[in-house]
Amino acid sequence: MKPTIVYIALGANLGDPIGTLLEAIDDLRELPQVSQLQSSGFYRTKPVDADGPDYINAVVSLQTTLSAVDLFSHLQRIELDHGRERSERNAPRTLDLDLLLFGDESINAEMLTVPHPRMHLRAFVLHPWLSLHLHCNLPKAL
Ligand code: J1A
Repeated sequence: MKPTIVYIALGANLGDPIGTLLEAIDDLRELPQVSQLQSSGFYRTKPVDADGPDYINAVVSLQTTLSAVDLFSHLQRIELDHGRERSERNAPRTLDLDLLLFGDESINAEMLTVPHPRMHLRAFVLHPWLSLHLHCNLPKAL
């Protein structure tokens, strides 16, 4: 089966957010049927529509032969492994994983909307995402 190119946004603003993102990226890299993971750098950002500590944000790309639903259930498990508390909207939390794109699929399920409906509104998503592609396209001479 041909692998699908996937983009995932990561965010954390509690505890040790850099450590949490590093562990989450390792978890993603070690998933079955996942290859070619590449991460943007980590960006320290002010919380949007909320108070609390700064976030650390990043975007990763990967290739997978998993279905979107199976990949998403892994994302939810990884979030829970990192102790996310499902409390009020935009409350501080230890790890957010947002599925931005799953190839060119459109998904409108109760638990999952892809493309992510708010991805184009968030600089903390767009900036790391752009940087991922700038890195890939640097000419060899630089
Ligand atoms: C629900 N969902 O959304 S949390 C989940 N489509 O239970 C899912 N494509 O079932 C559902 N990916 O980082 C539907 N979840 C989904 N997100 C999809 C994931 N300020 C999907 N600076 C609710 N940085 C779910 N973050 C969706 N301010 C929302 C977490 C995961 C992001 C809050 C800065 C940040 C936030 C606020 C911030 C930041 C929540 N972000």
